[in-house]
Amino acid sequence: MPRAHRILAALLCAWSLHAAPVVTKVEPPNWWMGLSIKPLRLLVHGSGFTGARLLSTGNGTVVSNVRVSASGTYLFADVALLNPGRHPFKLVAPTGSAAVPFEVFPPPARLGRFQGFSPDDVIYLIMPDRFSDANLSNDDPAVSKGLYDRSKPHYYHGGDFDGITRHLSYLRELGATALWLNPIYDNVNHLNQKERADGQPVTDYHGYGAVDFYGVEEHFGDLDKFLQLVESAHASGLKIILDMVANHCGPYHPWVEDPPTPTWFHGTVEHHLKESWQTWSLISPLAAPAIRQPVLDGWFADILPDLNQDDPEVARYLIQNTIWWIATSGIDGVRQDTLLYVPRHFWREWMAAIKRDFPRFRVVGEAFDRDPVLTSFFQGGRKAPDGIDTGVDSVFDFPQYFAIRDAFAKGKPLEEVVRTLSHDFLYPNPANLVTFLGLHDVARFMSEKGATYDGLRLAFTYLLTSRGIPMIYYGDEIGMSGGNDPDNRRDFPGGWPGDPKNKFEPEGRTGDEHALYSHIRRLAELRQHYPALRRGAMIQLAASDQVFAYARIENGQSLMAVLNNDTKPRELEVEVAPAHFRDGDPLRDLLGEAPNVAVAHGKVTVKLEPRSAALYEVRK
Ligand SMILES: [Ca+2]
Ligand SMILES: [Ca+2]
Ligand SMILES: [Ca+2]
Repeated sequence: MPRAHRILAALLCAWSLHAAPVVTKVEPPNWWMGLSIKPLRLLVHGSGFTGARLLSTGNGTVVSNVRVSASGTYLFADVALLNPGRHPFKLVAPTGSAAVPFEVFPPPARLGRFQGFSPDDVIYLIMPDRFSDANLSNDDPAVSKGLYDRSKPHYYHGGDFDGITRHLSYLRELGATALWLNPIYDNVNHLNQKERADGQPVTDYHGYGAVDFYGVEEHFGDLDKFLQLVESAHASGLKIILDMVANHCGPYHPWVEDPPTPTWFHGTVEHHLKESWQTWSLISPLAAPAIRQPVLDGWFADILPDLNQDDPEVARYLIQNTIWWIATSGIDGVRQDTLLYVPRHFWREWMAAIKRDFPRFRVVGEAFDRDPVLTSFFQGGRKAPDGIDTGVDSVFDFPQYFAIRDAFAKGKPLEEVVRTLSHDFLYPNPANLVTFLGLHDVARFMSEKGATYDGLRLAFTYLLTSRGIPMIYYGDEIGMSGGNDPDNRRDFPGGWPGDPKNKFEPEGRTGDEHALYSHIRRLAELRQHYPALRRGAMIQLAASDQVFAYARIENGQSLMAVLNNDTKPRELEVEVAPAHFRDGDPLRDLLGEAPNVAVAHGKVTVKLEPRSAALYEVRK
């Protein structure tokens, strides 16, 4: 801090010691009867709290364990909840008093909420700023003027909750059953000068730089608009999975200048470790602590302040914040950012707290790594060698994502995809992995060298007929292209008034785009119709460099997929006894891409056109 700033800060501090208390924020602003966190930990932010007490008014709450930070700007208190209703507290300091608004709700309604997600679902990932703008009034809100410019990839483009709500029928028609939304926390209301692209400041349109974990980004709408979206989505048969970030906050969060506790962050702006990509050290029994520490404690991109989950107040804050979002909105799942950079014991506590109150709720965590030993280490369901079961239901199948890209986009051997499946034994529950061929952090499939519509079509055939919980990145269903971040986050064509083409409608799509969209819709229908495609055991039947046959079997239902990733026609002989097909069984291709065949001598011979697939069932 420069000298002038230090003097100013000291003066402000001296002044605040004598000024009446001012309350600027109460976290959480409300809570519910009947939830398991007892007592609730309240964090009040403001000024002039030195020597303050916190008093209940009325008979709704009981306060204990009040502590004020040395700066006099934070007050922690434990609150026991006795009755629903508006129960403001009175903060009484030697210099005066202030009201602290707080409300206690009855237990949260549960019908049709907190549903979780499973292999029965097809997830669709939306970056709220880039999907559709149905509310022009929030494009450039007064509170954060000048951050909107559709011609700039790092600026807000105007997409919002209303835009998502408007296209729920499109998403249902495609076959999606759950929406993952990138973070909707309030992000900073001015240009981000600390993070630059090509020397220019950026905006935090992507949502990953929270300045208020209890706030909603005003470019997307407000809390009521979000609750309307969740309700409409549920009414349309779509679940909501919300993105959360427990590892860091945004560089402009008020905590950065004035942390609630001395150990709130790992280090300070001036003195902190840089983030390290040496994530292998998390599982290496040989890694020295000095190698591992920057992975856990380093500041992401050297900019994002790293929260210290070993400070019990931080852990408590993050856990309550998650419970608050779930109970407030009725969402069904959470996608958690950067599992790798947070101590695993925190995930265990955090997951346990979620499941205590919302047993059906599900979480998928990001462990962005090609090594299945590392990704599987973070899936819950058994104690890892460190004695910790994270309890995290699902992780993204990044190892398979890389193989899918290599095979179906770049034309490398399909056998690589087959080989990644051999690592399934590492996971406590491979059926619960979220599988994908693209998302917001990587260049789009169609922008890979060698990518074609045929390859993308085949990749989707694989994705929607193989084990796991398939996820579609918005726009991939029409083959949108885009290079690395932020080019992979282009606006969905037709989502904005005046867009020259509306690709939400068949008339707006090219032949290739519509054929791909229709193919995915068909695959989603088949997946819905055949439980074996969702929950069935996956059995590898035959594989060579560019062809792969596998069965999905469940409760007497059996289907066999055969894929040809070669650029020339291929013929594959498959032993089908493991698929429960018998001699004489006539097999019909549900995709209409391959000739029907009959089983003879326990085998079928499948002929496939270049880069095509068949999905066989016994014709009845
Ligand atoms: Ca808008
Ligand atoms: Ca904002
Ligand atoms: Ca960390």
